[in-house]
Amino acid sequence: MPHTLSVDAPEQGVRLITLQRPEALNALNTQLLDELAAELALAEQDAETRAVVLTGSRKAFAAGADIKEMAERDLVGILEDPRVAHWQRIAAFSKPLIAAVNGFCLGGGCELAMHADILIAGEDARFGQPEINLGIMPGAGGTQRLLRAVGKSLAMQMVLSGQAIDARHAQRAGLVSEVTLPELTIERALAIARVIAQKAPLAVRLAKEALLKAEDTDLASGLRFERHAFTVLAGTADRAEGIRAFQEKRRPEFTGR
Ligand code: DAK
Repeated sequence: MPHTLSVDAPEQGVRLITLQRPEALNALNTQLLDELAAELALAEQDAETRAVVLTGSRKAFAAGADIKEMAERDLVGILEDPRVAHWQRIAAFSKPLIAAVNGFCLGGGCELAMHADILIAGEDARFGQPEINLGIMPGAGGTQRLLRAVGKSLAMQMVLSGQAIDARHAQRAGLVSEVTLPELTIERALAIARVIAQKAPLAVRLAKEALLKAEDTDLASGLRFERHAFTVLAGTADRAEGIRAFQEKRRPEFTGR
């Protein structure tokens, strides 16, 4: 039973994970990261779960790593730090992950949101990497994923100045795909998850993998992976079902095979 988050199944095929450390604006301490990684592992193993929505509170998606915990630990042995392993487990999640972001989304919180495949933000969301104010720098992908998402100039500005940007700016820069009224952020993320949950699971999984390849490989390798994945899907029962359903003018019934 997790203590720092809640898990719901608001509709078929979709899990909603809500970060719940209101006393610390959902700061990511070791326990929260551990519980989040464990919940994602459960979602990964559960064939019924087709997409996950990750959210926080109206005031904060997450205000970063837990600074009070950081004050008690020295980071000299960063490779042995359990939090590093938790971040790696979160990054390995292979099903669609949608972040519904309201309020502060800072430091490790922004890095966590960037682990999502799709980011939906409320108008009041603020994205930033303020680690520089603490004399440190992003440590969970913030320099790498932010630059890929918003480009060099804005990433440099955010990381070196520590200043946050608002949701509309984040959307213009490409960090966020949609901006909603704050009270509708989760609803919109769930609606997108619901649509994805109805697609053929193998196609969704391989399409996600192929899209992520575009972030970290050269074009020729990415195209090679795409061709390979496309060929794999050609042999699936779901491809046959998708084409048959189109011809018979009905909704496909995908089975994940
Ligand atoms: N950690 C711990 N507690 C936090 C917190 C945080 N990051 N952010 C807020 N809180 C706590 C506050 O201390 C306060 O608790 P009390 O002191 O009242 O007990 C409570 O949440 C409410 O916060 P405020 O009173 O400050 O609320 P305000 O509305 O006035 O201000 C704020 C909201 C978000 C502007 C402010 O709280 C703030 O500046 N928070 C810190 C934001 C920040 O600097 N975040 C970056 C942290 S460094 C790593 C991977 C990743 C990282 C490190 C290592 N490895 C893989 C090893 C990431 C590092 C970071 O994220």
